[in-house]
Amino acid sequence: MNANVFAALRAAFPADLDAVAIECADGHGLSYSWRDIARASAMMANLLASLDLPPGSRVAVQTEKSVEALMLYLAVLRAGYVFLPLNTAYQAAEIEYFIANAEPAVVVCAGKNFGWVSKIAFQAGTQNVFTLNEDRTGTLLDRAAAMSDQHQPASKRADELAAILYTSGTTGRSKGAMLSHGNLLSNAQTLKDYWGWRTREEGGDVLIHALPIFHVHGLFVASHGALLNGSKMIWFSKFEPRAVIARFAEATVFMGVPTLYVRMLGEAALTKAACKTMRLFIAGSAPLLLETFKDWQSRTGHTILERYGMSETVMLTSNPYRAEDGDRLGGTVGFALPGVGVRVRDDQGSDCGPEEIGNIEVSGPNVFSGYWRMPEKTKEEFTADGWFKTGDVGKRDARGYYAIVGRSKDLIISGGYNVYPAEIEGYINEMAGVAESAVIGLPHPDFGEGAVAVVVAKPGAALDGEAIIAALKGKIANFKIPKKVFVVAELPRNTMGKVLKNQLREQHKTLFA
Ligand code: MCA
Ligand code: AMP
Repeated sequence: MNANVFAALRAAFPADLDAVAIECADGHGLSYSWRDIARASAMMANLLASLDLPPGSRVAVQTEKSVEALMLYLAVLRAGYVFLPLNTAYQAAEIEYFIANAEPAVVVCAGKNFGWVSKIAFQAGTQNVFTLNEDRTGTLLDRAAAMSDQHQPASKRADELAAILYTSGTTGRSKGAMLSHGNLLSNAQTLKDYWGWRTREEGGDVLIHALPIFHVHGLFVASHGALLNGSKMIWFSKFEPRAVIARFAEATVFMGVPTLYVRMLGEAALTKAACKTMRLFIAGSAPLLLETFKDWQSRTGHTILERYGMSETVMLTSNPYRAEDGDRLGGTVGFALPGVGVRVRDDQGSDCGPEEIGNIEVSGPNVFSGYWRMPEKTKEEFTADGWFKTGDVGKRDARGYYAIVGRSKDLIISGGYNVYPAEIEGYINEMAGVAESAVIGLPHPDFGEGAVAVVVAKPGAALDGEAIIAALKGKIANFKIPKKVFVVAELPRNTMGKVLKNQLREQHKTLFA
């Protein structure tokens, strides 16, 4: 049997291929039928096939969110190559690293970035660089337009690579998590059932898609969810709280990181009436504050379903959808998904009892096979008996609900994006006059956590926090840039010389309050 994710999604398209599959909320009423998706992905897949790429070739994509960008993702799967999505915020140094590490055969970028991206790509040996713009122009579509709209999806085994997602992981530089067709499809099928996606006979579902499509949440959980159910999507290329609320009346499912919920709660238009056709609100990628969970309940009458996952594993746990399976509990991430193994262990590797806090380890058909070209790192991140160490710290209660209480990895999650302190400290430490720095995450009302840097000057050097921020702009993705930089005489350390980040976090905890 063909385990190609695209083949499974294609099989779920409704019989009426002229029905609307994706309606753009911000594209002057533009809509795409299921036939459009089938044809355009075939044309792009034929374009890729015409390039004579070696098997397993990576196709790296850094473009603004568009339906064509989603079709490109589908085309890469369809043609049997490996999709490598890149955050649009990444700057030259970041892109250089990903391209050098992944050695993609094809790079697709925004036309406005072609100059610098193509230079990096060609230097790294990439032979094909195409452009794709938000307004449906660019060389990718120009070239694909000449291709046949018929294409037989490549035959793939479940263990063959479908995508590489770069993630900061627990330590070191960004690592490419290798996800197979089986990882993605098994998870999508589990979620289809667990979240009760409604068949057409049951009235169908309509998903509001307002997340970026270069991460697990928007690309896999949201898009696969709708496509595997043959459900229409209302497509926002950028999240706008008021505009999203205005479309709830035509939709049934919404997925977002906590920041999206916080921002919608700030809108007077968010009422029970506005949400009356909605069936399900799902949150994840970062901890959802109990306050947000409760406010949403009282304002809309809906209980948010919080779930937990990672780039390396897709979705791991979920609060129940069906009332008979239990309540959706705020402050928890619910139960292990069917078929997914989740355990909590202490530092010695013994199982923790109910309510005991420990390290979360996971296994299952959704768990990735390893990091791209990093066998040693991969080995470190798995236990001897093959469970993946998430780097999250949590507990399980007697009923089986998991709660994430912290992270053993030094990671900040800001508005659903990962900020890896060691990376930012590296950039700051190489600036003139800097002796050392510590980057920490502080509670932030909008982003959940906001990054802040605490910097020590070299003897005799005068440093200015604002100048450090200005120097980082344009160098690294904007969401990674500390919102504030403190210049101090020294960093607090323990007797072993380790910087006491907890102490810094405590000292500055009300900065964004
Ligand atoms: C934007 N800014 C941010 C962030 N986003 N700062 C910190 N954290 C952020 N997340 C800053 C920019 O640097 C800029 O600063 C200013 O805010 C405005 O930028 P803009 O792009 O206009 O912001 P926005 O459009 O309001 O974006 C906020 C957002 C976005 C909509 C919340 O961050 C977002 O879409 N987040 C979702 C991320 C996501 O999908 N994560 C899923 C990962 P300045 O003006 O100073 O330059 S998948 C995952 O984690 C796992 C596996 C899972 O479980 O799902
Ligand atoms: P990423 O590296 O982008 O895949 O982010 C994965 C990390 O996001 C996990 O290891 C968790 O730390 C965090 N995460 C995802 N969902 C949740 C959630 N519902 N609650 C708390 N943390 C979460």
